[in-house]
Amino acid sequence: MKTSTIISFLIILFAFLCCSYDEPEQKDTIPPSKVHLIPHLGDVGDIDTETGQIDFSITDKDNGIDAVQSGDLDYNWMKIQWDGTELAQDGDIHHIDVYRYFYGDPLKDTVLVATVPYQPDSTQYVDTFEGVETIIQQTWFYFIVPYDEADNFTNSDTVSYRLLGVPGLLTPENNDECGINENILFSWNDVSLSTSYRIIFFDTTHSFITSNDIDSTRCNIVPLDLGLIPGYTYIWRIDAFGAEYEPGRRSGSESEERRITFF
Ligand SMILES: [Ca+2]
Ligand SMILES: [Ca+2]
Repeated sequence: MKTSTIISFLIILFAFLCCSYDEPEQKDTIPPSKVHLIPHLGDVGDIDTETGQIDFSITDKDNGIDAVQSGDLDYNWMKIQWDGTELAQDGDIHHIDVYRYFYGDPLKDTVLVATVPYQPDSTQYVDTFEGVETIIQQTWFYFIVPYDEADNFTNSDTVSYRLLGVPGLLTPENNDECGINENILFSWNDVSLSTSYRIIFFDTTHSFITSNDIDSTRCNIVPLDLGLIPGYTYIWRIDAFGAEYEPGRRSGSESEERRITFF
């Protein structure tokens, strides 16, 4: 064997041994679990059709994708929620990318809304529509992409909800005080494409107390008839709902909140 061949062989062998020796520990190739975003499950005050009773299990916090007040009277924000059980079990999630699109064309319209650090006990995100011009009368689709520490990722499934205009509250004014037997006019501005409204009363800790469905933009309420109690302050708001095409294509909005005290 020629000396040059032997030298070449030794160089290759040396390079091979070096590579083997320097090779990093086994790289993680296991992607994050697939996350399921929670569709719109219902609204505060929904009637359980089986029992005819109000379903207390639905609150603003556990109803899936939903319109939430933005503090602006012209539009709502959008809350999305997911089941975080499997991600927590993965144990190596680093961050989550949140994406949205509209018109149902994910290839054309998808926008990265935010990159949020992963926190096991945080399973929701509120989209404030930063920089978006037309927010209401638009169906918004969302999916999220969790990444692990080795940059593996898995797309979640997709949920959507259509935002209606915000009902502008007219009467009674904020912090009004009324008699428990008084016939009080609750009124608000019409929301285009809304098919019904719901007035919702909460206590001051924001626990649901009672609600009433209305198909116009005003209603007279005698607080005693709704089981409200004199000497107490309540928070009230108006939710607007659009036509229910199918569970995945629900629409709605919620007004600002006002307080009212009964004597
Ligand atoms: Ca992994
Ligand atoms: Ca809501």
